[in-house]
Amino acid sequence: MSITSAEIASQPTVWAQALLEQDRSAFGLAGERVLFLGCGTSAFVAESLAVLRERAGLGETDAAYASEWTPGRRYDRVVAITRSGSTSEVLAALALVDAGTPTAAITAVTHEAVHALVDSTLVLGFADEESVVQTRFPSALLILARQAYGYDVTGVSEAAAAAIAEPLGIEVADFDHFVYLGSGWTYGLAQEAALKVREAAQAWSESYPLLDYRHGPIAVAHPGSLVWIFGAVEPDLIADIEATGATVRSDASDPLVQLVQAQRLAVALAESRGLDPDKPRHLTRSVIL
Ligand code: F1P
Repeated sequence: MSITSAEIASQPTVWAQALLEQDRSAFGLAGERVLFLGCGTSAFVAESLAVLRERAGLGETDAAYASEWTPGRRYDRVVAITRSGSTSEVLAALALVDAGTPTAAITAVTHEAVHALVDSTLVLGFADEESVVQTRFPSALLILARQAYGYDVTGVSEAAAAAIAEPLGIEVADFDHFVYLGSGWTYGLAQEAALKVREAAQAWSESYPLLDYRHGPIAVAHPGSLVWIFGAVEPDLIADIEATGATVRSDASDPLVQLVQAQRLAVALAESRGLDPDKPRHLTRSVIL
């Protein structure tokens, strides 16, 4: 079994540990205006966190790619998400934060580089990963954030364990194009799922906000496309997509359980193409310039 597969399979256990984490300040205190920053996977987690937090009524929340962010709006807290704690763009962005603004980092390891730049670090050591391709660090962070923001996550770990125990049920060799659609906080998951396919399987994947898919991108849907929708949707949208010959996967299971399934798909696709999901091409565990 690949390291990536083993880490994917460990998620229900890791999530149970995550939910025991008591230090929630890195997710922002009620009423604060918060900015989450990250790169790649961590940028998508930042986007999901921002939607979850703002929709829970806990305060204005922005997310930004660390590589694109420049100081402008005033924040009560700036939080960097970085598994490694050493990503160059994240460190560069933190160095630009106004000196009076409280800062935090959420990492999987204690790394001096980020530690030196923030006031506090939440280290989710139990969710650290050997694989370059991130799976359980972002998902553990997301389930913890959902709980911290007052969402009910009862039974999600158990549902993921039950899903992992079953075959994936998708014949990956039937597809040459993978599209992921999400809405609200699941748009970040859709972006993450598409990134898994690119990283692990070097395959053509895309992601869009759910209803934006009909505004152009559907033009390249074809019988080799798998269109994966996070959440259950209107039958007429599904009919529009199926009319292109594409296959739609849409179900009502918890979005994090669906993310686990999407991670499994990326690994299965890599293996079907003779690739090692533990060794993504042109990628390193953390990007340091
Ligand atoms: C982020 C990152 C990911 C990428 C890969 C390597 O690093 O570059 O975006 O998908 O997994 O790590 P980090 O700042 O979260 O350590």
